[in-house]
Amino acid sequence: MMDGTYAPDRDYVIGRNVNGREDAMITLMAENTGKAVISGSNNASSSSLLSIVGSYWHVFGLEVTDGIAKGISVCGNNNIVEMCVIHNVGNSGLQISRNGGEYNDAKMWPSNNLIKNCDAYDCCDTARNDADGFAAKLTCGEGNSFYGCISHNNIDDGWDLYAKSTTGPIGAVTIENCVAYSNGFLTTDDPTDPSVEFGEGNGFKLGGENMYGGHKLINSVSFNNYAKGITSNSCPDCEVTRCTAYNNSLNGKAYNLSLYTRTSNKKAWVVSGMLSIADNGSTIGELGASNGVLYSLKSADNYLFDGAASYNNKGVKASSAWFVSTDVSVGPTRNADGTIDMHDLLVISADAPANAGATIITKGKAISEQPVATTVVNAKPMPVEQIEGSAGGGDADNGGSSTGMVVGGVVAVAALAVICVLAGKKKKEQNEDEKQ
Ligand SMILES: [Ca+2]
Ligand SMILES: [Ca+2]
Repeated sequence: MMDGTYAPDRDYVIGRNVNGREDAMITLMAENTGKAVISGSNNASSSSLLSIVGSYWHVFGLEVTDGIAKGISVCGNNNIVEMCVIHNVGNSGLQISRNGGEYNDAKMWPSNNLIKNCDAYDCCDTARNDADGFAAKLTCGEGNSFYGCISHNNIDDGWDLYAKSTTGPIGAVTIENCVAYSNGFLTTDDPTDPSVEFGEGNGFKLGGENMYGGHKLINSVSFNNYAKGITSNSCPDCEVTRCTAYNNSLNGKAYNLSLYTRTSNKKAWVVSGMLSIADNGSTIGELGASNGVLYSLKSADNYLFDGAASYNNKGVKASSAWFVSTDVSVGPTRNADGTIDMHDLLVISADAPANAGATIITKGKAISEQPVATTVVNAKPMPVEQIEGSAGGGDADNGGSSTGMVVGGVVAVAALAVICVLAGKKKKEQNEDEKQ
């Protein structure tokens, strides 16, 4: 997509029958990362400004904003959404769930999607209790993951992996190298103002309705959230590995780390390398009896907060001096290569032991590289309407740009241009859900 703002009057939908392949993903990318903006400002009936119902798409570098509902919905399989920024939408920023228009069959739930180096902020629904930054919830399948994402100042949760007993457990989700902060209020709210209508405000919410999930939270940081920093939210078997939680519970009633489930569930949480520190006077001790954290989780490399201080099982006391900076007014930003710059905030100092807390990765797989739009195998560059196939199947224009975009399975003309390369022969998937 060439630089500019695209504000159509309906949602963009990549249909279920528009698929790349594992060795030939379809790329939809901004000409310049962050300069192609999808805006819902002309869209009065949006459910999601961009829905990816197809599979093997790589969406890169888009900004999505100003919608009345969700920003991006991922409903297909094996997609990558990378370097996208979603903000100021009226429900969750990016959600992985089944396509709302299809019947509820767990076999159809989206699987194996990767959300990498994306940001979500200021997502807020009118009731101020539903819009999460990132959500993989309700009806999502196996193998979905988030890497290098930042979620902050969303009115509900930073991440939400809620499952409902009526629809059954969701697949295991992995969240790695991610940061959740200041959720439960918006960037325009003053959290010290008692008149603010706060949302739920958890950083990482890892379950729902006592359903097993096996979700993994790895090497991630949670701070300054209104409610809990990291919560099982009744999931009995989430795993929390090398994570840092600092000064959550702005509401004075919550924990940095909260693990609980119903009594009849087997408690199978796995926690290692947990560094939980609070010195804000409002975070409740997670070792208290009321929240269900098991004392057995205390170990040599888990530093848990007891309401006054944090210790491991050897009696070693953790301290905020273990962080290079605790100035939460300086939030993380994103480097040009897609990695996260913590500006020393909650970065583990040399004085700290090496066995606990997160160190945000900024090398190797943490880096994003803009896809190359010139690798074409067995096909010419194709505008999106030809990929959809509704343009009569003629030879694709080699110009590499078009004036159309897939909208609800048909082509709507809009004042936009799309750079889109289908590397390899297009493969259509017959799907009975597509039949009327
Ligand atoms: Ca909520
Ligand atoms: Ca939520």
